[in-house]
Amino acid sequence: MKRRLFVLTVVAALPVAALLVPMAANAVPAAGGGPKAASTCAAVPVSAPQGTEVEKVTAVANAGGTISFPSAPPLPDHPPLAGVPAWCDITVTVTHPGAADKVTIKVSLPRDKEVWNGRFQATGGSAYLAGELLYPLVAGVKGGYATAATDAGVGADPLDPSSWADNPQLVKNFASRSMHDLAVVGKSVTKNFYSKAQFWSYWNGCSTGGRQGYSEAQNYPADFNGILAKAPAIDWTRFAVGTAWSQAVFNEYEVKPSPCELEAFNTAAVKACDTLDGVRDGIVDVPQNCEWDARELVGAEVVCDGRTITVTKAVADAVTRIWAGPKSYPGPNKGASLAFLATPGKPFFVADAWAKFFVTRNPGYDLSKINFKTFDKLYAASVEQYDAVIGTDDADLWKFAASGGKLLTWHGQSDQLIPTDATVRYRERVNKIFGGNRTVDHFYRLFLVPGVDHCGTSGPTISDTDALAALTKWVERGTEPKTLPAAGTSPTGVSVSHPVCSYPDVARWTGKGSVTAAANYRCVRA
Ligand SMILES: [Ca+2]
Repeated sequence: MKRRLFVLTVVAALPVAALLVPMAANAVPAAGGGPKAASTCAAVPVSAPQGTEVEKVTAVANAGGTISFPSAPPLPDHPPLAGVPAWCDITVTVTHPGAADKVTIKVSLPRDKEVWNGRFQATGGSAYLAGELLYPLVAGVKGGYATAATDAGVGADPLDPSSWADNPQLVKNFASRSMHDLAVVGKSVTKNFYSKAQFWSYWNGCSTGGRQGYSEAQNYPADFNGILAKAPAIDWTRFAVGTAWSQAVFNEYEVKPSPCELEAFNTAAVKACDTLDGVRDGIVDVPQNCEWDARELVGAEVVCDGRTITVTKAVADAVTRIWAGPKSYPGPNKGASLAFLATPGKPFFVADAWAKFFVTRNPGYDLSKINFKTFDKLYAASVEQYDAVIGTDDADLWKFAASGGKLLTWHGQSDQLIPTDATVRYRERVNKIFGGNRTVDHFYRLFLVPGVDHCGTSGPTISDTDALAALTKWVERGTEPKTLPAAGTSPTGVSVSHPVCSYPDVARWTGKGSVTAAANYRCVRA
């Protein structure tokens, strides 16, 4: 009993950590060699977009070496980074006249120009956080990047947006403006620090950071040469209510299944569909094609916390509805943990804060009490009030494509927080505008990663090193990424290594040779 409770506590703590994945940025090796005279670490002249005023610029020199990071809950702890070169932090405070805001933009730059890899990288945030101002910057510096992040003027609490939700200027910062400021200011600092006018610029973010990357492609298409936007929280106004769908389902079906009982449905679905892809590894490579019916579990006995539960038809029907999602937003894939978006009486924290502080502006609003009717009302209100502000669902990427930008996205097929099909749906809308995959693939590549959860905290994932290397080759040498390598441990403990194919293809084992050798896979249409 105690052990079980411990496990559930850890699982319950995961949604926060999962949304707050550090965006480590150490990837492409520096072009230069040995130590050279360090650049002077001092304030530099800074340009900002029209409507943004620079208030203050400060510089702090750092010696490098092994860098430790203080614990800053609820963000996950970061391990120390060794071998960090000496760097300079240039912090720029900006404001938007009339907004009475104070936005911090921090740029961390390797002091030695020869250590700098000639690239600027802006990093994104998580949940209601616009960016982390320490770890990702140092990780980027270690990789040779001039690396930047912003707090958007909304503070540093990823869980609680109540202090800024009712301020339209700060919402605008969080939604779109701060990323453009970050791009313009960050590139200006980089240019003046190294006295170099031309260099490559990249975005790197997951979850909220992924949405921020799409916001840049949609709203400021010339800001970045390459955008790495992982598990993106795009179509935000639907995401932030659609992820509360399970609460309405539980109330309508009058059921309160435990996380353990709900996971029994995933276990059964994965078991039934595992070998559709030819490899028994606890991963269904295309869960969208898994036709296992939740009603097959009706009458089955599940042991949870030492108690035997007989699965009822009402619970099975509820699970079917949760997987299906509401009318206009997808549900999570079969195999994605339901402990996060589907705990009876405990709404997903992003949706909870969104409903309370943004849509209803009623901190007492109880999202756990919704039914189908009130869900529809809340959903419509979210879209109506905020789609133009933070929707990030504009599929017309013509300007981004015309500017030569490259957008690379991967999304785990077992994402338990942002349904994978939300990204697929957006991609299909882009395809429709541009006439299909063949055209879109020249500027936008999507990779659906089998068995991987939100931002790749578990499962055989694609590393940032590999994703950034592929994006860099695409941007700087014109090599379109057709596959990306994924490696890690499957949910059943199997060591997995396989390529991931560019959407809509999937990697299929040829049936011969090792299942962990990329050469034994072919990209086929799912
Ligand atoms: Ca399999």
